[in-house]
Amino acid sequence: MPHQYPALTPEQKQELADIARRIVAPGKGILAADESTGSIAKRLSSVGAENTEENRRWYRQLLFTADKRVDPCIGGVILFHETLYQSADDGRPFPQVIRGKGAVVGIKVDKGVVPLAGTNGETTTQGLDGLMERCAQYKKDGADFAKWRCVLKISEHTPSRLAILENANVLARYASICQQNGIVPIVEPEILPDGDHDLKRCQYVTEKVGDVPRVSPACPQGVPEVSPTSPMCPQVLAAVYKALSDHHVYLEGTLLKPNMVTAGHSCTKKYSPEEIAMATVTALRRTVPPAVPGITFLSGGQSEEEASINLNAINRCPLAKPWALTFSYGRALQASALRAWSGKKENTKAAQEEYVKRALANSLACQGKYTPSGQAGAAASESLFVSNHAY
Ligand code: 5MM
Repeated sequence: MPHQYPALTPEQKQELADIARRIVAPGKGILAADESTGSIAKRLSSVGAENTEENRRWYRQLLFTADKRVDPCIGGVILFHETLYQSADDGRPFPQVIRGKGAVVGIKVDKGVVPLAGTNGETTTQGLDGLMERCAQYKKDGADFAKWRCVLKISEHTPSRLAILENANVLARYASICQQNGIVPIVEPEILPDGDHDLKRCQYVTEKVGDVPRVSPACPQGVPEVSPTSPMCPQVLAAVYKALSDHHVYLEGTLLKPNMVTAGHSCTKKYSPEEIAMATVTALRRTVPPAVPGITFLSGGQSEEEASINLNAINRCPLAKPWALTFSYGRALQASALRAWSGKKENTKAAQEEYVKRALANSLACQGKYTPSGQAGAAASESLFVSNHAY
């Protein structure tokens, strides 16, 4: 039964659902090219390029104008504010270039990660002030979806109950504001891969716990335990979907951008793509409603090849999967292209070839049809892990 105070009209819902479905149409995923000025500075300096506005424009142009082989692979492109208002050499604004290739234009609307006082180095994400007005303007300027990234960390005592609940709530407020402005929110609660935890621990933190006992065996008097390993502590995706429900977010008009369930970067035990796929799909099946049209994974420091192979394994996982399972990669789509470009205009074609390779690989992977060819690019098997990727 519809709730008493509907937030969206049937027409608004239809528009949101249509946008979301176009982004994750079969064979398509997202190019995350929304590095903030500080993040792109690190990427550019890693290949010896200066962080000037023209270099940023040139590099993004190179990605957005790659030849038509990428068109069936890319359903959406996420931009940073500056990029939304830049143009290609031929004078066409970037949103027009992107739409011309059949992709939906997205915009990063969060204003970055900030410390959450009273926690052990945990964070929340800011940017709600003025978000209504910014979304209205971005919609007029051609953006049909948005992204907001929250960051959670796994350690012995984190993520804390406070961090899980705060980040879930801020994601839900953001999602609700986007939808009121005709913008599909991508909800990104990233659990960082830092740490030596195993696959099971990452799955536990990611998913919800089935039965929540009223009394913990460790606390027979009924004193609630709220350590992160306690069944009384909400887990990340469970908390996110509770908050989205509380805020009346229309799930058909949203996309989820989670981490894959992997062991921590310093875990000594190595897991196969099939094990990662099983843990990931199991966690998602326990938490993400089938009304959500698509799950667009972040690459989280995996190498380009790992990110494609794991996405392929996820799509081949022998469990029912009611959502599109695809990519929204930043580093894992761009690393070889960035390396090939290295800040030199004469390398543009070579860089575009590298980007096309990754787009084609991930397009196959999101359909469970990827077989590594051994023809991968310069950075394809290099780890793209950045410690504490919170910025
Ligand atoms: C492309 O990077 C995005 C913006 O990062 P900052 O706000 O930190 O500058 C980032 O949110 C990205 O979309 C996600 O981290 C996924 O990217 P990866 O590289 O993990 O696929």
